[in-house]
Amino acid sequence: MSAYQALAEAVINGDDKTARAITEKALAEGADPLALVNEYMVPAMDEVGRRFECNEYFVPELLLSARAMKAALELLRPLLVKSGQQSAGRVVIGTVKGDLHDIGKNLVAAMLEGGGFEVIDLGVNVPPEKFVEAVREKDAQIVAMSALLTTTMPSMKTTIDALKEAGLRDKVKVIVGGAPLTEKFAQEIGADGYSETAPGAVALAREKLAA
Ligand code: B12
Repeated sequence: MSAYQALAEAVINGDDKTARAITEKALAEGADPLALVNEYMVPAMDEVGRRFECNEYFVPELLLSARAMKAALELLRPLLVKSGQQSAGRVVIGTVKGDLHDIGKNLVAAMLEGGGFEVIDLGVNVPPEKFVEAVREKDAQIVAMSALLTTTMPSMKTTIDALKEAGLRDKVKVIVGGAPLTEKFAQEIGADGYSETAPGAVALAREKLAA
């Protein structure tokens, strides 16, 4: 599908109108929505990150690229989410306290919905007590946490500790993800599982509920 390389370029250039237009065209031509995300959009954000690291891009460029990514995702999200299935389980998801990155979290939420899960999205900058409250109120079986900053990763452990203190840790499976995380980190903080990708999150959630 190298036909849609222009979509990657539109995300890299922060051009939301073009990103949206190419996505519309691609869908009209029968492109696979997940392939558009995985083959063009995610690699494009990686390139944006690389440019940021070597001071070619600064925060305003990141924001424009994020806006372009969101514009395209708005069109793709309903297609990633199949409707009318019986709930595979209830998931509370959020980006942890201090962290405002939500593109990956939104993808994971959409994929989980597509996989038949009922998803309660708490948004970004979610403090531990908000996760706890949502698990209690919504009677969730899974807590999914996302972090993109090394400085906010510890909030995942704080949230797990808060679940323990509230007596809810044994009732939920905790899964974690985000670019700076590793399997090892997930184990160290006492999470039940880690996945590097959004489709992997669905397989992981299913596996944990079956266990
Ligand atoms: C876009 C972006 C932003 C945007 C975010 C917009 C938004 N609405 O999300 C804005 C401009 C706001 C931003 C701000 C900042 N950012 Co920023 N940002 C990025 C960038 C370029 C892309 C992130 C992204 O969306 N990737 C695409 C998605 C699809 O990938 P993902 O999030 O990793 O998600 C995938 C997996 O990780 C996984 N996953 C994600 N969550 C979960 C959860 C579960 C449960 C599971 C199983 C899986 C899973 O599935 C997803 C799909 O496959 C990254 C660079 C990078 N390459 O990561 C830097 C980056 C994360 N940012 C960085 C920094 C430093 C900042 C700022 C501090 C900059 C500043 N000086 O102000 C601020 C912090 C703001 C805050 N408090 O959060 C650094 C972090 C460095 C570090 N070591 O911590 C990075 C790595 C850039 C860099 N190379 O230096 N940023």
